[in-house]
Amino acid sequence: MTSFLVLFILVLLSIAIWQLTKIFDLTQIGQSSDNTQIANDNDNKVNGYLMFAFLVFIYLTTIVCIVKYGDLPLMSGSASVHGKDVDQLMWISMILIFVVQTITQALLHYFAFKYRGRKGQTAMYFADNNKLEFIWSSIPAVVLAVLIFYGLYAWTDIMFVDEDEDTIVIELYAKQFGWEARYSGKDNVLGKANVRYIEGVNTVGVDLADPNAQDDIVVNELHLPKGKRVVFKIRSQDVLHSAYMPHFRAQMNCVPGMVTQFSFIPNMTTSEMRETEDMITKVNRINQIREKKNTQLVAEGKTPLDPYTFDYLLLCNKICGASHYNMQMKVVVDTPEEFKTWLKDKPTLVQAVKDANAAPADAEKPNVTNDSTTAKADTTVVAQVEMK
Ligand SMILES: [Cu+2]
Repeated sequence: MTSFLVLFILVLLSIAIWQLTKIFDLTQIGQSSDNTQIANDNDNKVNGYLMFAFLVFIYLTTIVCIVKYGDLPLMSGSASVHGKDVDQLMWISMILIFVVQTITQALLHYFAFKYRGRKGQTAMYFADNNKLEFIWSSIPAVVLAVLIFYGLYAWTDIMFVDEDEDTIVIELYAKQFGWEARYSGKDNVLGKANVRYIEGVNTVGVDLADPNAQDDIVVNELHLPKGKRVVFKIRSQDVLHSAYMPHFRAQMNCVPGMVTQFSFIPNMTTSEMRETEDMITKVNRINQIREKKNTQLVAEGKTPLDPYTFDYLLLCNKICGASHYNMQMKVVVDTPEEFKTWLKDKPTLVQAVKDANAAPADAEKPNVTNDSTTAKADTTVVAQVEMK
């Protein structure tokens, strides 16, 4: 401890001495003729040209990126009806940002060069110029207003659900770290749910006594019928998550304690999307990379990677914990007929709970009750007995 204190004092002392020499240096400014601390005309000239060099650097980087990576299909065509509007909004914003930044960066660096410091040169000063201020305030105001109103219009359009429209209601249930989907069944109404009802196979906490819950079906793979509006009711069990389905241009927060909503109409089945030119290029590119990697893996005696096939995904887009990166669920868009067949033989949650309860011997069966207070009291008693 003493040696640490001595070391600490020594470090503090050396910092103090260093600072003192700096102060001494500053007091010497102006006293000698060859002082290198003050920028002279030559330094300003070098910095002026460096500003130009930086401008060339950022423009060249942009051009190289566009030429080299511009054809990479980062995200191919959207798979939902409203997706086109989102993409259009995105394109307009990106083009606008690109044009404005190209012009303003050029001006910024050019003026930094043109008005670099020179001996004897003083800056022109004027208090205000109404015309100039009007121009630089009104142009961004008008452009931003157009963008914002267009965005608001698109958003209201996307979020609007016609009450008379033929829809299918599906619940997305988020928890650390996975997803579950609950189909509302024939009545198209989801049964009530609450975390207090979570028990055994009833992992999403459905109130099994609710008449609307009798035909609810819980699954781990999301299937959607093409061409029909799907209304997602989104819940979270623990923390903030975000239901993100990039191919459908859909995202909505999952907030514990409330139900959020998003809806869209899928307009491309999984197999149709797999056959698009962009997707074929993308999949081929990924598989080429995997093949290269596989030769290396095989050489190291490890298991090679499987070839990649495209699937839609539901991802979590809020950093919600350690395994957030892996919080995903496969989404399959079927034709309406395929969808019907897929859903037909899925057991309802009520049935699944019954089956699970029938499995153990009757005597060991826990007292299933929907009254959470009694359930809690029961466990307390058990705990007290165990303590004795
Ligand atoms: Cu998450």
